[in-house]
Amino acid sequence: MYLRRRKRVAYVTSFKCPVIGNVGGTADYVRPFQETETGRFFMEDEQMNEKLEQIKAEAMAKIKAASDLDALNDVRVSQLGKKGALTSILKGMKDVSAEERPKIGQMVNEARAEIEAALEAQKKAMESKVREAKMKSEVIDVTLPAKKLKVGHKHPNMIALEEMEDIFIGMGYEVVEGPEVEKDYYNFEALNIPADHPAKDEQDTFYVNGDILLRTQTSSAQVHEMEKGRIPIKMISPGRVFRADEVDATHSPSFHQVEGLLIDEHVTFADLKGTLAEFSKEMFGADTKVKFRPHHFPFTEPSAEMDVSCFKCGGKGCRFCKGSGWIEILGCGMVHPHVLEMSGIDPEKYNGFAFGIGLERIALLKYEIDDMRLLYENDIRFLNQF
Ligand code: 2NL
Repeated sequence: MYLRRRKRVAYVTSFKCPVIGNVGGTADYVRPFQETETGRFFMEDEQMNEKLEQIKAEAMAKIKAASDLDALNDVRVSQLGKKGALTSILKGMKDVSAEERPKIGQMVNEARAEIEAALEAQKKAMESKVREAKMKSEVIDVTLPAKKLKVGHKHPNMIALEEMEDIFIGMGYEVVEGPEVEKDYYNFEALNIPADHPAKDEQDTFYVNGDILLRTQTSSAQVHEMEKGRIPIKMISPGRVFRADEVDATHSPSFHQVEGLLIDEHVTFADLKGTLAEFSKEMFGADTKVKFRPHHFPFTEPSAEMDVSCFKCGGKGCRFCKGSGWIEILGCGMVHPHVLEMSGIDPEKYNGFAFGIGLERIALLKYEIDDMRLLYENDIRFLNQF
């Protein structure tokens, strides 16, 4: 607006010498000046100065009033942008005489610099305020207790199994697992249970087809080891086995077994008794006694069942051992020569013993659980007790 007014008086282009009086082509404009210590200042400079002060004051007020960074940016655009008051002064510079242009340019630049500095200072202040607020709102209390992770619990079967494994590993045995889906041959035939054997009725299992079934004992894993022909063999094979049984407090169609096998030269029944007596002491307590009763298994000869003295009453007789003082734990025997032969081991040179333990039975006894079904429900309130 200021420049337009100057334009209207149209003196500038012909203005040469700043003296009082008519100068240049127009007669209606007199350019007054003021003598100061630093030089001559024309009233135009004064007016320009005033105008710039006014622009600055307006800009400062707007900067102060800006409520946030966006508003502050709007102020920057409106004050220093293409449509801003300062820019329009600069645009009008072409109408200013060459002599005055540097001075006015400098004044405008100074004003611009002041506004820019104020904008920058305000921006910094706002940013630090925003940062402070953010930091306050995001404060983390490192002293708060951590969220508790819900961790599961080891199954009593697993606790008992690991204990048994540790005992046998301590005696030099290897832990070897085999497939749960097995050929009829490895599950029955190779263990001296031919097709017409009555034991096959007892152990009726789940068949995948006529030849493939879910194993009824982990002995099949041991037959695979015997076939490899690396003797001596000292192994236990834990794992899931299957029987076509109805569920009740003592039966399940799927349970777990730990079988043991030792094959070497000159193995005796005394070795079997000593090994299992030592295992029982470690598993059920140092005072545990063992008792062997003759039995029959197709795959061992002779065969026996082993009882341990009741670890509740020490053998006196209680509710736990049904008054007998003994608890039946496992089946065992000397490996049948025919079983060795079928797997390619010379029964004249080698012999051995084997045993089979029901894992659930051990877990039920050890933890005094009276219903096997509790072991399969996996209720965390039950499992957490062991
Ligand atoms: C039981 C009886 C037994 C075996 C398992 C076995 C394995 C091979 C050869 C000979 Cl490869 N025997 N195993 C021997 C005697 C008894 O288990 O009532 N288990 C729960």
